Amino acid sequence: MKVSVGHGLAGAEKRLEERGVSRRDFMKFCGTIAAAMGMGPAFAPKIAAALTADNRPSVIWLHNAECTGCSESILRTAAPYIDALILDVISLEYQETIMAAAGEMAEKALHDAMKKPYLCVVEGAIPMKDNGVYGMVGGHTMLDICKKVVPGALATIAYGTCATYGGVQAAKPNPTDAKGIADVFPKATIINVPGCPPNPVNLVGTVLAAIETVVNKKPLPKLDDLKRPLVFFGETVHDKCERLPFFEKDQFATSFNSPEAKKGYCLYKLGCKGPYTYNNCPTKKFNPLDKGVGVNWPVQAGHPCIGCSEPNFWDTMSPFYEEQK
Ligand code: FSX
Ligand code: SF4
Ligand code: F3S
Repeated sequence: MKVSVGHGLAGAEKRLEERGVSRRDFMKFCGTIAAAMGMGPAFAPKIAAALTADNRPSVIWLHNAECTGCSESILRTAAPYIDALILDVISLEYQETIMAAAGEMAEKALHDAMKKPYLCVVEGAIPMKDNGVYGMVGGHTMLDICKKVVPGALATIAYGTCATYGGVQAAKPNPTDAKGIADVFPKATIINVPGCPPNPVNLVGTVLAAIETVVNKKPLPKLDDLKRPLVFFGETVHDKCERLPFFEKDQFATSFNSPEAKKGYCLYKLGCKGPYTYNNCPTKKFNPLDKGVGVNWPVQAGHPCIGCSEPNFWDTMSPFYEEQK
């Protein structure tokens, strides 16, 4: 698949226009990313320039063992320009789920994409048991495909908790010995963007930061000890939760749909793992609309945080509807 044609900002704007995305929308989106990265609106044009620079690296997007919810979180977003941006502006050369090419053509697309500098985005865990035979794409193990692509990437962005830490595949008893990318490739440059699914804004911000290292020679974003960009994962869900004042007054909802839950009482006793979970859900929310902030997030909707951006959360944060012991 070759979706990136035309040059620079003007070329990108033309392609976006063809998809029904106006220049205004694109700039607004760049403003959203600027805000998510803790920068002011003045940075929006710089982001637009980096995303559309002629020397930006291309992106190869691989799929391993996962539910594809991470791609869905991008493709089904309420802001259609997010998928347009990913598909048309970022030079996405190869994406196993949505590319039109199949069979030998797909293999050629991957081979061609690797001839120039590229970033890699990986979704899903790598099944390691028995030389990786429990995860195959086109007759090749996921392990072999990743071995071919990840070591040569300028940087690899592991997108989703499966790619970062193994996710549901790696939950006990982990029958395929599924592992996150950084565990399989300890020497590669890996940035983890976890969440099940993750927030697409965190992905685009991270891809942008990686593009900027090439285009503007900026350093890669600062990461925590789990390789997550601090700008997105520097605080716990609890730190910024709108129910925090209730937590601090010991006001807890004790059943779903109770008057207390509706009044905004804290969901800790219903199993909320927000205090143990690093992510920006309360401030960025999901499905960004015009002002760049999403419409909702789990705790606002009345559901406890299940800790989906933490390693091994299926094992360590469950039972999900019980208070953490
Ligand atoms: Fe995992 Fe993503 Fe959860 Fe699903 O690619 S993080 S199961 S939303 O699809 O990997
Ligand atoms: Fe913290 Fe969860 Fe209560 Fe929010 S609902 S204050 S994240 S424990
Ligand atoms: Fe996941 Fe908790 Fe956010 S479950 S989506 S980290 S609120």
